[in-house]
This record gives sequence, C-alpha cells and structure tokens, in this order.
Amino acid sequence: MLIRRTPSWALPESAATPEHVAMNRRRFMAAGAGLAAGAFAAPGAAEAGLLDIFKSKQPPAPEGPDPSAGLYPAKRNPAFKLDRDVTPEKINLAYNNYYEFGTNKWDPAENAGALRLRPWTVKIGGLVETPREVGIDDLLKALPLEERLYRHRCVEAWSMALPWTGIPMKDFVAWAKPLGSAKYVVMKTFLDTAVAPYQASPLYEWPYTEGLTIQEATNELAFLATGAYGKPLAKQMGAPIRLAVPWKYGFKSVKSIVSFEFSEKRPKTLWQAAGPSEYGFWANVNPEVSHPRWSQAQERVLGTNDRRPTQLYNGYAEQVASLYKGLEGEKLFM
Ligand SMILES: Nc1nc2c(c(=O)[nH]1)N[C@H]1C(S)=C(S)[C@@H](COP(=O)(O)O)O[C@H]1N2
Ligand SMILES: [Mo]
Repeated sequence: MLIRRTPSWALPESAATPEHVAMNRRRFMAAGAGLAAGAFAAPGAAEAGLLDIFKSKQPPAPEGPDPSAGLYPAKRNPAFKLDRDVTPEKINLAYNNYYEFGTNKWDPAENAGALRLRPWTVKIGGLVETPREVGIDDLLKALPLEERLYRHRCVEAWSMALPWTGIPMKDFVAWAKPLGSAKYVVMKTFLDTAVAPYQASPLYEWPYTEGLTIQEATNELAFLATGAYGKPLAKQMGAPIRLAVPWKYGFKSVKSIVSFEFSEKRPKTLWQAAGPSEYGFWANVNPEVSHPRWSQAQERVLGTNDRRPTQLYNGYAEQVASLYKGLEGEKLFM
C-alpha cells in the first residue's frame, strides 16, 4: 500500500478535499441520476477510474530539450517588488492546482508529464484586425521577455511568491491588434482527454476558460508567464504560456493557453459554470469579502509557518483599483 508523506506546508487548513471541489462533489451527487448509467458510481470512483485509464495509456511523452531554454533567465524588471521571500521552487513544482491532471495538489506534478509542448500553436482570433495562428517559439521571438516578482493568492486561502518570466500582456494585446469594438479577451487551455484525463470529468465545462476586460489585460500588471525561476515553465505550472494576474484569485490565471479570442461578450468561465454562487468573473482579492464557505481575511504562506493578513487586491491596489471605478454594482470580489 502506498503511503504518501505530505509535507507540513502542504496540509490544508481544514480538510484533505481541495476546497474548490467540495461544492462540485455535491453538485455531482445532485446531478448523479442524470449521468450515463453506471458510468461513475461516485465522484471518487470517477476520479480513480479516469486516473487508471490515464496511467495505463499515457506514459510521459519523451521530448527533446526545450527550444526556448536559451531565452532564460531574462532581465528582471525592478519595478515589481515583494514584501516576502520567494517561495522555494520545489514547493511551486509540487503543490499545484491544474484540474486537468487531477484534483489533489500533488497530481499535476505526477501527471502533467504527458503534455507535449511542441509544436504549440496559439490562436489569436475574434475581434482582431487579422486572425492568426502563431507557434510559441515565434511568439517568444516577437515579444521581449522580462522577469517579475509577483505574489499569488489562491481563493483557497494559501499564497506563494515567485519570479515569473514572460510577456507583459499589454505588449501582447498591442501585437494582437484587437478592434476598437473588443471589450474582453477570452483565454482557453488546450482540450485533449488523451493527455488530460480529467477533461473527461462531467463536473466541469472544459476546456478551462477565463477572461479579462481589455482594460485589465492592458494594465501593467497583467502578465503572460512563459517561465519561472529563470527557466521555461514546468508543465504542472502551465507551460508553455499561462496568465499571471496577481491582484485576482489564482483561478483567473489560466494555464497552458492555446487561444486568445477578443470579444464584445463577457465569457462564462469554467468556475462560474461550476459554481456560480461561489466564483464570479472578477475574482479580485479582498480580505473583507468571505468566500461562502471560508474567510478570506488571512492566507497561509506556503513554505513557511506564516499566516498573513490578506491585502485588498492582494497588495496591488495602487496599480489596479482605478480599473473598477464605476463598476461598484458588480460582484468585484468573487
Ligand atoms: N487550465 C487550468 N488553469 C488553472 C487551473 C486549472 O485547474 N486548470 N487552476 C487555477 C488555480 S485555482 C490556481 S491557484 C493556479 C495555480 O497555479 P500554480 O499551480 O502554478 O500555483 O492556476 C490556475 N489556473
Ligand atoms: Mo486557486
């Protein structure tokens, strides 16, 4: 029998069940009768079954060296400073939310090896001057990389701090040339159940979908991370390109992006579809607005025994608060 040693920093506050998923388990039970007869006995069984299929069919794909490795480390932009230590890399590599590869924090590190990073094509479409498809290496050549130190605050009330490398999103948006009518940029993760078995799970509307307003996407903080800790991103962290919007709860920072679509319409995100009473479009960090099932007043700082007070907009109010003037009627903090 396999006994997993869980390091102390990985212990969640209350339960072993990832907090995102608890509500979905209930939803699953409620919906259970309507599902394909006998396909899944219970969520636990569904998850175990998906993992078994995955493990028998998908040995980690062998890949050559990352062709973008020479771009790292990139020059650090000194404008972005931390009020705490950087979280050790080994923690960031071992404690992940990437539900395509499983719902336990250690699942993505074990399972994301099946993801193939080349060729990787990014589609840019919708309300743009010229829709196009670009290979990740051409994108990395077209737009200069820089390193930034950012905090990261998950809606589950844990936090990290890390050195991302990537493309300021406002540079990317300028390069994509959206039309004046575009109000949102919608981002999606790849969809391939052969690689990511949990995308066969009926609990969520795949692929993982997120969005920002154009004003948010062109704010100086919005960042498209292609690396971390001075090298290309690890698969479990969302290689080869993921969003980093540190003033919002972590679920906004969509991983392994394959499409950017500029739109007049606000998208329905995966988490909004899964739990509309718990997860919204804006998801700005606010210690005074509790999640329906837990407080957001404090956060566990991974890799330490610290518990810190959470800050409004995760400490980035100076850069982003003005984005929300006139939107006070919206649910900005869920
Ligand atoms: N495609 C995809 N992107 C995702 C997620 C996910 O499950 N799938 N989880 C989100 C959540 S809840 C968090 S906290 C961060 C975690 O990023 P990290 O594992 O690099 O810390 O990724 C976000 N992006
Ligand atoms: Mo999260």
